[in-house]
Amino acid sequence: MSISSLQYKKVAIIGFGVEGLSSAKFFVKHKAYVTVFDKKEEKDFDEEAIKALRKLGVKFVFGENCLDNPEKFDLVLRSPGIRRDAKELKGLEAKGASITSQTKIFFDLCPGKIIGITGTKGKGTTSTLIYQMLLKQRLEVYLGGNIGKPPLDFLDTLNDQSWTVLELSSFQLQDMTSSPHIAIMLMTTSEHLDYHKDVYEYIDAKRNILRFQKKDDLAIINRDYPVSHESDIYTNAKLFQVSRERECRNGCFVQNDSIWVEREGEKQKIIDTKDIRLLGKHNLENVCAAVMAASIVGVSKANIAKTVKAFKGLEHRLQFVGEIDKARYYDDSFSTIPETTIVAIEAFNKPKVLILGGSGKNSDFTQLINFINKAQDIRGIIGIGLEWKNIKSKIKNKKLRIVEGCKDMKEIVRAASSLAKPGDVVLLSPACASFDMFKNYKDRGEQFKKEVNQLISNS
Ligand code: UMA
Repeated sequence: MSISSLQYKKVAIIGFGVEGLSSAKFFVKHKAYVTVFDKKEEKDFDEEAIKALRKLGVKFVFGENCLDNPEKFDLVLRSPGIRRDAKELKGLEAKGASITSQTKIFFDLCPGKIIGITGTKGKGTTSTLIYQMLLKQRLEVYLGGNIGKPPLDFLDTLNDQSWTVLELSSFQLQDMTSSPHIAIMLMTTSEHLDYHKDVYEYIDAKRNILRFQKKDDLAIINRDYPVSHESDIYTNAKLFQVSRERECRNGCFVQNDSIWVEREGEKQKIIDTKDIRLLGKHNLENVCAAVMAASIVGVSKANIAKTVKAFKGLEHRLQFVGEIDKARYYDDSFSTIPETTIVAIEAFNKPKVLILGGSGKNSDFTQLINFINKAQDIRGIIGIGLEWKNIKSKIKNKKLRIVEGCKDMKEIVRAASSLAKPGDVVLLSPACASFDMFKNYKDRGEQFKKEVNQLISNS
């Protein structure tokens, strides 16, 4: 496929979210005939965006039945939130359309090299770190994908020297037929079981990041998790490993409180862990993956170390918010699975008040509940959301003080502050999605920060 071949193609874009908007702009710019379909109603969208696209000739079909009887298209772009086997796509396919996605189109047309990052958690942090390391080395680099920036937004500015760092979700990877030049598979456990049929389907989608790599490609996998570690057989690329637990030949690892890279038998210290500002041991794995990737690309040790030292982390990921009556408040709203909540609890050796619960993702809470039942330093839990009832029924730790029934974030933060004592940590790390009480994890985190700051200004 070439950019010029898009001209006069009849293109359907399914889903008018962040990716759909970007795809519509890209295809209309390249003179394709574009129709956008979305199951929501027109009034749910930004009027100006629709008006501007209509002026350029884009057609829109809205509503629950928008795809009941579509015409024939050459290309159909699926948004990530729509499964590849959705019945609407089958109907379009039966009429002769080729089903693709923004991610697939980007891989087909990108003239430069792609560094792709996937994993259950850590993708955004690792992608951003790699991007900043390559920037520091003054390479021409772009950051996009699941992090919130669709890569067709910048495809036209790329050349064969450009690097693109792409955060890739299982939703985006599920139908890929090509893989990045450098593929990174971070900690992979299970997630999104409300979207994927089962954990095998989720893992299978993730492994597409490795599956189509060639011999001159490079793969970096996390050695510490069975699913990631055992994914090495899915790639033909040269393999590098990262680990928090053990030394790796051809890899990056934590040893004696420092981060080391070993390549072709040569071992080099990169940075002491005390100089890393990111909290939580999982972030050491993310740092190792980023260091490994940047070092393969040729970023100097000095630029890698400077970038890691300066990096404070992304929003809503174990982010310090403020202090009230000598208790420190942290926003870890991005923690939507039990594993990341365990890591967040472990990141502090202080008594904690935990804000836990939300909407369900079919997660298995056994490990987190065992952890909470044995914990000596959790002072109390503010239980929230639909999933709380299920979690609470298995909590046996009688030392814990439990508060439940809070209606909104104001009540949640007030309840947490009444349990917290000087020196404690108040941790919003819900282990669940947020959709029953908030728009999304960002909204939950923003509301938390707002309420904490409100209490600070009142105190
Ligand atoms: N829609 C339909 N029919 C359907 C389903 C959805 O018409 O059957 C419409 C919805 O009405 C809506 C639009 O599709 O208007 C939404 O599309 P989408 O859900 O694919 O979301 P986008 O806004 O395009 O954002 C997507 C990613 N969303 C998802 O994967 C769900 C964003 O990741 C990503 O940042 C963005 O593309 C840019 O690449 C979000 C996410 O939650 C942040 N990702 C998951 C995660 O990180 O865990 C995977």
